[in-house]
Amino acid sequence: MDRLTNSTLPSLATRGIQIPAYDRSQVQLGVVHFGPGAFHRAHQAFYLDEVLRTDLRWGICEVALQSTGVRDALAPQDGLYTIAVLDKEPGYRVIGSIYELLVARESTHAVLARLVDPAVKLITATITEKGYCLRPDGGLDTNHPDIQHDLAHPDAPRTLVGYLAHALKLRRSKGMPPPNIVSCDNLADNGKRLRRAVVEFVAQSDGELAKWIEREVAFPCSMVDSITPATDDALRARVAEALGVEDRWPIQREAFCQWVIEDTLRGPTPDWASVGVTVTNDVAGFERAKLRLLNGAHSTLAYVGSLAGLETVYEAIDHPDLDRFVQTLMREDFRASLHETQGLDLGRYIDAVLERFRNPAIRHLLAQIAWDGSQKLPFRILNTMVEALAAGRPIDRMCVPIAAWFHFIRRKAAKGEAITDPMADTLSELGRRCTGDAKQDVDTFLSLPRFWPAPLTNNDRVKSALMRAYERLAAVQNPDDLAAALGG
Ligand code: CS2
Repeated sequence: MDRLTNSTLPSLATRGIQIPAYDRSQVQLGVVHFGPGAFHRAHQAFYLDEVLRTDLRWGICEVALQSTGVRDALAPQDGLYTIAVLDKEPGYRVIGSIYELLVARESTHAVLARLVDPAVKLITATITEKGYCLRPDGGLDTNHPDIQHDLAHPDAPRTLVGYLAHALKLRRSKGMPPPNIVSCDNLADNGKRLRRAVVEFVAQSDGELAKWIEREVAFPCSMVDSITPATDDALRARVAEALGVEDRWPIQREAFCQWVIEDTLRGPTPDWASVGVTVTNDVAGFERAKLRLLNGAHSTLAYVGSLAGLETVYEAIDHPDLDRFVQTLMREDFRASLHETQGLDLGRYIDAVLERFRNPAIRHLLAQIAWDGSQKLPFRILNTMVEALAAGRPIDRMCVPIAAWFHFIRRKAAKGEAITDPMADTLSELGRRCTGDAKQDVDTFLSLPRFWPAPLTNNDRVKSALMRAYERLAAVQNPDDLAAALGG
């Protein structure tokens, strides 16, 4: 079977597949993106594909920091790939916004050259929570080995923070305007955190540059949302059948797609409004609602559902007791922590999120969402618990997903199964130390370093709520056990 490339593209139009509606040979470089994973290719690359229809200045240089996988799959396809939109009727669209693909580990100089190319006006990132190398208090973790490496070798960085620091230094020395730098990861206040990390990094060696960055560089916060299950062979086969050519790395996502960017952008930008990207002053309201309601519910379904042997979000939300529990958590506990945001009706937002979880065309594995719990749970649930404690609101229900995560880790460790998490070794070690005794095991997990916000450690209310939840979940092995464990 032929491969998806510029030359096989015309054959797709005759099959009713949407293909880039612009002359790809005229596309110019305008964006550098770090982290060309599925999440990015489902969102930003899609929106920029829309932008290119009327403005060819916004082609993307994709930078993978380490992994060669996406470059190896997509470079032979001229950067083309398919998005399968899975809804009642599936739809296929070939995205043409990738201008080139680089692997930073192999091409440091080329990446730095792109970052200081005057045509590049926008830098975006989806490197997941762990890629930011932050301490639990939000500052840069200067003890992180990669940050230490970048501090010692500023012109041969390994991290996003290191690349941005060096590129901004070069831009400033050449008198060039800085680009807009947009974090698109699932972190609260993602832009502010990235700015703080870059400024703290730079301040170690160059206080003037740090001040210039604070003054001159826009790091808008942004919220990105579309459910994007990992690519599997079933998707590859489905796409090959629809296209009649082979795509080695297609992406699947739901029809819903949203990108909200804080209105602090400077200089030339794509015409965001024309492609459905929202630019607003109150991105924090959207970001928080999404992180706490959608992602918080996702992690709850993932850990509680996995204990009961459920496999997908759809199966988990279809379970009446889990559905009821998650709805109460969202409508009462999570919602109580959110403020009114213009253009966002929280009640309707919750309904819409639940509806999206119930999409039968999407097979979103709980195991995928369960990855990186040590990085996700603080943003998704622990911060909400801290606020609830301070405001005197209940925390008991929110302890259930956290205790489910303890059991998840314990069971994996007991079976000798790998845990996908940057803290995997420490977590497996903690899991192996667990005995099943709630008090002892909760204490063991409460000793996990660099995870707990300070107000949650040494707090008797937290500890006893975690112990109760841990005890109730201990016996959950299959879906029938959930009724008793979730109190319904
Ligand atoms: C999910 C997210 O894998 C996960 O942890 O909660 O990837 C979620 O699907 C997206 O944030 C939706 O936009």
